[in-house]
This record gives sequence, C-alpha cells and structure tokens, in this order.
Amino acid sequence: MPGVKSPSDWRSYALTHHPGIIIIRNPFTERGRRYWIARCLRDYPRTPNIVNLNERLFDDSVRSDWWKQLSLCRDRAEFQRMKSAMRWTTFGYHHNWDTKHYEERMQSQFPEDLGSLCRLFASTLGYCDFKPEAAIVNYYPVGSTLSGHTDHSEPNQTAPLFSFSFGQTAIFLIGGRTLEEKPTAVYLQCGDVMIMSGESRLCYHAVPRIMKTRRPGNSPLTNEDADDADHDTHLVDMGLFQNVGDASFWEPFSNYIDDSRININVRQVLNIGDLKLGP
Ligand SMILES: O=C(O)CCC(=O)C(=O)O
Repeated sequence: MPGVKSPSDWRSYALTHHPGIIIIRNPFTERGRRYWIARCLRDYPRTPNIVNLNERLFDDSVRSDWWKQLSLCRDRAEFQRMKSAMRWTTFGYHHNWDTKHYEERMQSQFPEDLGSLCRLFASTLGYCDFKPEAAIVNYYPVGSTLSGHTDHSEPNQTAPLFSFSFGQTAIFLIGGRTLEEKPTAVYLQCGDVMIMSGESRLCYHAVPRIMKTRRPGNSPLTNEDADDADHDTHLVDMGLFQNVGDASFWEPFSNYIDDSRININVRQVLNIGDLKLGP
C-alpha cells in the first residue's frame, strides 16, 4: 500500500503486563503520514460524516466543511476558535456519544483508503476476517485530554481495534478490565499504530496529556517516499498523495499538527455472519 513500509520492516512491540496490546512504531513513510493527516483534516470531517461542532456556535458552512472554511478564514481569533473547536468526526457506523449504541440507519460510507489500510494491518497480524465498519477521528489540540473509558458499544467486542496516531505525541494510559488495575503509560508518536486485541480490547484507557515535542511531518521526503509510487496506486487518492509532497500544499496541514494530535480509531461493529444491526 502506498505510504506504508513493507511489513518485514515494521518494529512491533507487545506490552508485558497488557496482553493483546500491540504497538507498531511508525510503519509509515513521511509521504504516507502526510497523506493520512491531510485526509483527516481536509476530507473526513465533511458532510455526511458527523462532527462535534455545535450548531449554536458554528454555521452550516463550517459544520459541513470545516477545513475549507478554516482555510478561508482571515480573522486570527475566529481561526483559533474554529481550529480548536474540532474534536471529533465519525463515519461508517456513527458512534452515538449519548446512547453509546450504534444504529443501522446512522451510518455514512467508510472510506476505501482507510478500509484498505486497516485490512493491511489486520491481515498481517492474522486477523483476516477483520471488517473496518466504524471510525472516530479524534482531534487533540495541545492541552486537551481524553478521560478514562472502555470501548464497549460495539456488538462485536472480540474483533481488534486499530488506532493510528499522527502529529504531536500523546501519553497513552492502558489499564485493565477494572479501574483497580494500575495503568501503564506509553508514548504514542506520529505514525504509531496501536492494536487493542484479545484481553486488552475491553480495557480502560485514557489520554492524559498531549506533548508538543517536535514538528512532525516535516522530514524531507526520501527515496523511500519516491518508491511509494510503485505500489497499488488505486488504494489511495493519488492526487492527494502526490500533492502532500509539495511544500506550499502541505504547509497548512503542517501548521495544524504543529500544536495538535490526530487519532484515527477504527472498530468492527457487526458480529461475524451478521449483515446489519438488529432493531
Ligand atoms: O486518542 C487515542 O489514542 C485514543 C482514542 C480513544 O480511546 C477512543 O477514541 O475511544
């Protein structure tokens, strides 16, 4: 897949005290990281996908195409307000934050490229039946946090969960099935992929801190990035994949992640054999 290194070059780790957690340290090329950052900012938070932006605070144009309106905004204070207000978008089956249930009628299309990315990681790890059906993209301005929780809304709680981190570094806490168990802290850096499988799938986790460490996404493109073009080019938006190598195209995305983190969190919703959610 363009933008991802060959699995034989992946550096994968397990956590001794948290069976089922797998961390693959940045298996992306620089161009690959840029591509996913641009997709998360420019494309995924667009209608019909759902975003957190409140209708009393933002008009329809912002709520339906946030990045476009942010790019057009010339007022510094308004730009900051719009930028920091974006906290999540959902697609595929939409996670309902109030009921904590998915509904058959509440879904938008799951993007082909993200589906292919997840299936690549899933099949390489032996989860050949994994179906990416719901995604939450979390946007974290430096200073924001995510409190401790478990992900238990999915009827299928045995399929692994795939989490992709981009931009600034997070301190991620992974605990146990109850709040009594002591959590372990790990850094999730730009490009890291974390898989919550098996016993860890239903464990408590939290993001207590985003750290502004460095300017990710600004390493020069290398030969490795040039070789990307040889892969299955239909799996990504090749126009965007090329454009992120252009300094002026990339600049607004680079500015965003200079003080923010992005996390793509992908789950399977349906149990094996089910074609839709029950009533
Ligand atoms: O940002 C992260 O790494 C975790 C996100 C998360 O836990 C969630 O979306 O449920």
